[in-house]
Amino acid sequence: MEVLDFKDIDQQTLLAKLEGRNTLDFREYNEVVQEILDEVNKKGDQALLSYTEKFDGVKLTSGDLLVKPEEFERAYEKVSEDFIKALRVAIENIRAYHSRQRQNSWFISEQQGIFLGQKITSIARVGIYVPGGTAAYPSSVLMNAIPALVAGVKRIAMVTPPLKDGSVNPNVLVAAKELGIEEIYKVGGAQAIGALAFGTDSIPKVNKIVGPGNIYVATAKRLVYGYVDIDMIAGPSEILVIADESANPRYVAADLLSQAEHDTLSSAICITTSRFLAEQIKTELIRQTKELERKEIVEASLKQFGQIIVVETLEEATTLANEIAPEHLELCVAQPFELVQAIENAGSIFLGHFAPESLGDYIAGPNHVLPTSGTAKFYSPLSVDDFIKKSSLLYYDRSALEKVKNEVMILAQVEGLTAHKNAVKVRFEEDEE
Ligand code: HSO
Ligand code: ZN
Repeated sequence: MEVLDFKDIDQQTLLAKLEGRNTLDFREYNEVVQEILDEVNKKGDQALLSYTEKFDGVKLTSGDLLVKPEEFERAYEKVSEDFIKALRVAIENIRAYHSRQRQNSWFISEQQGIFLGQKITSIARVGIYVPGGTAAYPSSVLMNAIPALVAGVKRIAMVTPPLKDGSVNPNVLVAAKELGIEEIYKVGGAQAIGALAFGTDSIPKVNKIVGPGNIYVATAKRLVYGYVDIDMIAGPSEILVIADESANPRYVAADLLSQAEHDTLSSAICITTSRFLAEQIKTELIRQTKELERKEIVEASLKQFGQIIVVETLEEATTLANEIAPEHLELCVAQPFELVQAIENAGSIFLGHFAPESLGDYIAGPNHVLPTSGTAKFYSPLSVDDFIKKSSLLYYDRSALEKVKNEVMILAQVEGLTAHKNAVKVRFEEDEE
């Protein structure tokens, strides 16, 4: 990983490179994914079972799709006590944090005879996609499901591809069960998204689909958007660390590596005001990478998107950070609470030397489903807001309506909508008779 001096490099080229990170082209997948969706829409369960045989190599019947109570029991036997205890701590913290995001309905009456308000209702049915393979993270089960539960979603269905032996990852089953979620279907890929969007005999249709997945899953979510709502499309994980001379190079390197290990396309960037620290971080990265289980992934991602940039001032660092708009931003500086004031674009901000990103990935409480690829310029972390909707409320009594009746009628007339005009007019006609 190179150490670059910000003043010596072509800043436009650097920004273009960083901004172009992780931009996936969905178009080439549209056709094949649309075909899968159409099949599921037409043939329901039968299509799900044949895709599961084709893509996951597992032959199931309709009766096998829903995970059975004894499968949860077996999952509990396979996981450790410590894992369950850690999950419970995480659940408590995540629930407490998200409870603060709840919004209340409101009603005001500022003028005689008028009530206006907003009614909050949770989305009735939500589907959560849980990837298979090595990315079957129980922590992501918690992060996707807890805001929905806190919002009051009544029905949560999970879909996840079955393992080769037809079972489901026990860590995922236990995480779901700890939340009281038992409606889990053994189906993955674009076909699972189709099932949630259109419904089949075994899987009821939902109103919103959330959760990460591979390019086929992401493309399917984009294609069903409109039939159902979806969450944002997550790209590979990213971390940006701003570090001053007070930072510990060992900690900074460890944190950069913690996200580089997610994906070969992940990006890990450090911006520092200290050239000495930059060189130390570089040495640490090489030393620590050797010890990691996923060192091939780490090396590939650092090679492609890893960067250490030396700047003159922290102000330069925050300007650059706002431009990059990272998913995770660590402020490993002496005065993080001061520096955070200059940050405008970042999914999640970690302050100080003892708030490593993994803390936020698992335990602290804030959500780890965050905007990637620069979308923190306009998106927010997954939250309770994503699982509620609002209805407007209007009450006018007769005399309140009378006061504005002319304005309504004039505006309706200008728009040529005489039925609109009439709806007000008829309410006052008996007076004229
Ligand atoms: N850092 C990832 C989430 C995750 N990390 C799950 C570990 N497990 C995306 O924010
Ligand atoms: Zn992570």
